[in-house]
Amino acid sequence: MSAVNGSAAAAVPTLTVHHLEDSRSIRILWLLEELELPYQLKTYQRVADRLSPEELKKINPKGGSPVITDGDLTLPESGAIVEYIRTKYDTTGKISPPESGKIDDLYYTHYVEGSLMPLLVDKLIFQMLPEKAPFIVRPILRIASGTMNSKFLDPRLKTHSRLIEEHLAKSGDFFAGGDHPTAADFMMIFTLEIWAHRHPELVGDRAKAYVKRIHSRPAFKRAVEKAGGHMYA
Ligand SMILES: N[C@@H](CCC(=O)N[C@@H](CS)C(=O)NCC(=O)O)C(=O)O
Repeated sequence: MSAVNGSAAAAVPTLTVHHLEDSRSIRILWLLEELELPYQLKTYQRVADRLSPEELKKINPKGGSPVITDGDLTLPESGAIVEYIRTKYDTTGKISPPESGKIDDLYYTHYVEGSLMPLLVDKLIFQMLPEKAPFIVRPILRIASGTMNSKFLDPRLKTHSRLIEEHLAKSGDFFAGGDHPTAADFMMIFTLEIWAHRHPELVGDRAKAYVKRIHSRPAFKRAVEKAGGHMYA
């Protein structure tokens, strides 16, 4: 832990990020780059159907990325990892929200995986369903998928988009306001960037500008470089 405390910069960092290519773990790399914390990085390539390789499942049996190890601790789930790193390592409050943005920070940190991301994952599943099904049932599944998108998912995503646009109009550059990213931003970026990448017609201008703004930050660029690229940036 001495490297983190700044007393022995050459010491091997205890914190390791297990990064699956083009995944949510870009959240953690960006966070660590903003904090300028030393860490080790282990990258993994996706296998068939964009799933995690067996090697990553040895660290996190569910297969999901990100997962970090820190000494004896192994911690998956991006929201939990952001909270853990913030609590343990952000000793100077570099990524703390301003007082006026504390509730927004709390809300957007949890909203993104709890409410928004499931809609985008459902859209992906409905897109894949006909492609993966036996040839004979594909036409009917295409109709069912189209109906789910037009009647259920797209109207909800449009509402989410409108509310995000209204929020960014008030909060400014970051989800909790202020002049620096907070947990809410580390969590929101991945979801907004894949949403803008896959379904730009369902994303508002302020959210698109937000993604560009975050992508232009030196810390985000360093994260992408260390990751060996990021298809959404
Ligand atoms: N809620 C989890 C989701 C983790 C997750 O599903 N990650 C994706 C990458 S973005 C993944 O690992 N997919 C490959 C797999 O599940 O095998 C989090 O926020 O960490």
